[in-house]
Amino acid sequence: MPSLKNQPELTSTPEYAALQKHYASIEGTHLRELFGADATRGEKFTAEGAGLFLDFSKNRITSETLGLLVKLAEARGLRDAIEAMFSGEKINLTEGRAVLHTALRAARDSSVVVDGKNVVPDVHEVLDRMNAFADSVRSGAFTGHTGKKIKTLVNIGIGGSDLGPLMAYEALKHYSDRGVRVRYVSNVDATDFAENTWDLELEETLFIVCSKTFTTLETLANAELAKKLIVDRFGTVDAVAKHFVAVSTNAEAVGAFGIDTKNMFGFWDWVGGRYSVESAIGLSLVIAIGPAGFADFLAGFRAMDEHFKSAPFEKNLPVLLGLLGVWYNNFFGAQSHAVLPYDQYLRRFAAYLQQLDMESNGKRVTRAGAPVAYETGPIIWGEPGTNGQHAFYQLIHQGTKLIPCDFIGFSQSLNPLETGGAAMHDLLMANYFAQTEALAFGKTDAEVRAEGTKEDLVQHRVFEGNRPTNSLLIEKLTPHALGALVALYEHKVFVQGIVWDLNSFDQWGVELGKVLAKKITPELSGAKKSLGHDSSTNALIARYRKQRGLD
Ligand code: G6Q
Repeated sequence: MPSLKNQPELTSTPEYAALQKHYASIEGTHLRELFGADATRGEKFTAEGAGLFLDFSKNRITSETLGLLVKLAEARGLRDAIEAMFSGEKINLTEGRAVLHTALRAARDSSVVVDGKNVVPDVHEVLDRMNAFADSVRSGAFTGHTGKKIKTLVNIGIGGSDLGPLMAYEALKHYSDRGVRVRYVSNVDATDFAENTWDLELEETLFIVCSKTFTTLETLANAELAKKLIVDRFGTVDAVAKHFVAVSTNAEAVGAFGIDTKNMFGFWDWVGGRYSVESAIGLSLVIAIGPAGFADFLAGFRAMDEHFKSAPFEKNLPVLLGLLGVWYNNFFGAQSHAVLPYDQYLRRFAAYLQQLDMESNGKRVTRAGAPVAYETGPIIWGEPGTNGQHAFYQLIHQGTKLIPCDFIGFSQSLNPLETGGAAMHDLLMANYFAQTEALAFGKTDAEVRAEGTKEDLVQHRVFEGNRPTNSLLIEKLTPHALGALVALYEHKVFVQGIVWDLNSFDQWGVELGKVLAKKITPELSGAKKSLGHDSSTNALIARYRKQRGLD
């Protein structure tokens, strides 16, 4: 296999050249022709794994396209790269770390060795402690300082220490103990803290401070505010032990903050922030849905891991989604990718995927540090249907940009209400099916005219179609299904990172802004200082200070 450190330049490989040639021959073909030529297309281009069904027939591909894409994946050493990740090789080269979120869901009796040590027993030791703690909070055995049962959890964390648990809590709310609600505070904008805490009954509140490094400005600032609330309310720092737990890899900093490390749940440097929802970072979720629900969530991840490792690439869900993304990104020039869940519980799913995908593959140099000569990660965006239909779908249907979409839907509703004799869920899913049909096949000039449309409106009412979509259809939104879905996208991002020769596991791009903000903070208060920025930044800071009444 080509070494992960020494990949041949993507666009100069014969596999890429073959795809380029093939693209020229297929670019002008309409999905109407592809479906017209093969009545079995809707069954042929499908795959299933870990309880998820994928119909990818409404993509601008033929069997030849698929074969060429798979050849590209093979030539990039994807099979060995998967093995390298799962077995704990230090594939995060710029940080010298293994990438082992998959070990977080490994079965208790399995073995994953990092630096000569099997890490699975450690994973399960923390998991057991999380479960025991969750049970004690849920049962009321664990109480606040005054002996009251905990009824509100406030998760304080940002980025990977916020988006995963927040998305999953929202997604699995149906399965949660309604006697314990969870709030998430992340932003250093005090509004986030203020609006999430003004009505709290502090005697019944537990703060979970989630920070891998325990050095993150936003999280520490919010945690300090929370500590002050508790100490002021109960008049003693002793109350901190009953109202705070920490999730971190940095025991020293947790202790220094004033949280007893007995109340700390650990994880490891081989878990990236955006890949950490199944680690102790998911503590709020374990408490909300209970240990059995969380075990089911992890089992969903594990099932997708198995599928990813073993299914042939042509039937492998993460490989297919990854390669189809490459097809549109690098050959059709698509700039973005929409994720459209037809389920209100998944309303934060696109936001979660934004971090997972864009922080992983928003890179401009290869693993060896050479600038890339091709497009890398797309812009990920989306909203739940049907809301999006009444907002931005217009552009997807009739705009000038090609936007491949993933539609995610469930056959069974968790809230099977009826309205006027119709199942609400059928109304929802009719829209899911209708949209993918409309995007693929559109409405021709002739069809519009046949409806008797006035001549001057004909072109406005034509839908070109040929807009590609993936349809994920899942039986029911369960913890297992969500785990499988998240793992599907994790591995999709991995596949693309391998094809594009990126380190998907670092995030140096977030550093510069942090450093500059640290420099600017003292310039915003106190006596006037001479500012050494560019003329725009200097003038903005001067105006800010003036409007704050400082100068
Ligand atoms: C994720 C990133 C980033 C990280 C946050 C929070 O992959 O590394 O989003 O999760 O910056 O970091 P801490 O957990 O260390 O506070």
